[in-house]
Parts: sequence; structure tokens; C-alpha cells
Amino acid sequence: MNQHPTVTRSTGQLYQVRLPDGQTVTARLKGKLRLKELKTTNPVAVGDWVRLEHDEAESHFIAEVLPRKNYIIRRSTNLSHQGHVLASNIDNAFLVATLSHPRTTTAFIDRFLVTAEAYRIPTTLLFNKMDLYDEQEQAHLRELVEVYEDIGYRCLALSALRGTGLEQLAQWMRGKVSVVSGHSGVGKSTLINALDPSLSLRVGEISDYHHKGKHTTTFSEMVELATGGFLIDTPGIKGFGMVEMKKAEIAHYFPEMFALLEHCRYGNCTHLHEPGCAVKDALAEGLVSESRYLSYISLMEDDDKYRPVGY
Ligand SMILES: Nc1nc2c(ncn2[C@@H]2O[C@H](COP(=O)(O)OP(=O)(O)OP(=O)(O)O)[C@@H](O)[C@H]2O)c(=O)[nH]1
Ligand SMILES: [Mg+2]
Ligand SMILES: [Zn+2]
Repeated sequence: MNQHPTVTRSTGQLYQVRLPDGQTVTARLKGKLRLKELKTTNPVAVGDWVRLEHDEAESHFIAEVLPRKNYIIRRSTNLSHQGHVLASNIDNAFLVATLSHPRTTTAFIDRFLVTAEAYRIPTTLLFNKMDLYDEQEQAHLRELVEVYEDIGYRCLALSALRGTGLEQLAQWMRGKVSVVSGHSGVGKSTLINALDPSLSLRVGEISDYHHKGKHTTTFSEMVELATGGFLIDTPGIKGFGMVEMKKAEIAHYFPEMFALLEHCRYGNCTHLHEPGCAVKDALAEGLVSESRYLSYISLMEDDDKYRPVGY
């Protein structure tokens, strides 16, 4: 993972911290640290790299949270401006999508990817339930994989049920901190259990816990995979939370559009109706995919400045 002590679990006043040698210790916050934090309800989140101090009794204290390379946040309540950090220092997000049973739309995939870009979290697309797809769906899957790989997103088709694709996935997760997201029913738990059966009970519990809708913001945990690597599991990550984003920024989070922006005639081009728009030209030439452009329009049409990635 990395050379720093890393928070693997946070429950109220106590934190589990994994030391670089693999040992896990329990730590409390140093009083001073608590006061410093203003904008979030939790000063220390799962995934945080921390500096520990000890007292004479050998108790551990979190003295400092090292700068986060990225993090996922969600508003504590709808009315609050405070955010709750769900997880931090994530190497990879894996979005599990299915073309049927249930169908994951490209609109959902693209919203997720835009949010992940805004959070600076590299994302891999996992197309699960391959075993169920008929020829038409398989052709559709090939098209989708081509679209997303062209943009630079890693893709993998798999069947958690049959075990196909799991070796590749395990290899990608090795040595990394990952989160797994996606609609309910796409097979996230099945996938994780197939990778590491010893996690099965836990993952099931977290999912059930979520469905009861109780205290879902407070429970996050980083678990070690038997195949190597770490998985952060928190119910909130299913949807990925909220990101504050200005309309003018949205195109920046579509990498294939971002590469074209400097060629638009107008510096403030919205890529919707302006003449001399490089994005629309690329769309006409088939260099920007239609479904991606539709997702862009749909995001631009949202009123709220917070653009949630819905369930
Ligand atoms: N045919 C097929 N079914 C699968 C596959 N993966 C998962 N399933 C089934 O899909 C259903 C939902 O799987 P889960 O693993 O519970 O889905 P989940 O994403 O964890 O759902 P939530 O916990 O509600 O978010 C179960 O009945 C699984 O057996 C697969 O690759 N092929
Ligand atoms: Mg589940
Ligand atoms: Zn333009």
C-alpha cells in the first residue's frame, strides 16, 4: 500500500491504524487535531495516512493527517454544508456495470466517470454477468468497451458467477487501495466474495446494514484481500457522493472533450450550439461518441450545482 500508517477503520473516538509492517493498532485523536478541523464532520477518514505519537503508556495518538491525494466526500445531511469524508487516498475505483439484470445506462456510467475525474480517482469499468448476455448484448458490450478504452478507461468483461476475468481483476487490485461501486444487484458482493471468500460475511453485513438505512455515513472499513491489495467498503461509495461542479467545468471531466477544448472558436464555448465547436466537429466525425455527448448534454441541463451520481 504505502509507507505511512493508514487508517483502516473509524468508529466514534477510536481508529484502527495499519502500520507499514502490517500490524494494526488502535489510536485516538490528539486533542489539538480535533479543533483544527472545520469543514468536515470527521477529521480523520478511512484511507488517511497519519503520523502517530505515543505517550508513556504506549497508547497511540493520531497527531497529524498527511495531505490526501484524493478523497470522496458526501454532505452530512441535505441541509448541511458540512461534508463527511467517506474514504481517501484511493488508487482505483472499479465501477461494476451490467448490460442487463439490471441494466446500467451509459448516462449512469458517464456521471460516475465525471465524478471520479473530479475526484481524481482513476476508474476501471467492470462489465459483469457476461454469462447472461445474448449475441446482441455481446455486440453492444464490444462497442462500449471500444468507446471507453479509446478514451483511456480500462475495461474488463467478467462473470463473477463463473469466475471469468477474476485473475485479471485480482492482479489489478494487488498492491492498491480500491473501491468497488455500482448499482444494487450488479454483483459487487458476489465479485468480492469470489476474489476472497473470507470476506463474504462482512460484505453481506455491510450491504444489509445499508438497506436498513441506519447510520450509513459512520461506517467505513478498509479490508485486506487475500489476493493482495486493499478494498475500502462503505455503503456510501455505491453512489459516490456529491461533487460541486460548475457548468463550465463539466467538459473538463470528459477527457476526450478536454483534449479538444482549445480548438473551439470561442473560449467560453459550451459545446452545445456554438459555431466552430471542435467537440461538435469531432462528434460529427465519430471521434466523440454519441452516448458520451448525450451524457454531457444531460449533465449540462441539470440545474443543481451539485451533480449527484444517482443510484
Ligand atoms: N448470472 C450471473 N449472476 C450474477 C453474477 N454476479 C452476481 N450475480 C447475481 O446477481 C445478484 C446480485 O448480486 P450481488 O452480489 O448481491 O449484487 P450487489 O452489487 O452486491 O448488490 P447490493 O449489495 O444490493 O448493492 C445475485 O443473485 C448474484 O448471484 C454473474 O456474473 N452472473
Ligand atoms: Mg452487495
Ligand atoms: Zn466547443
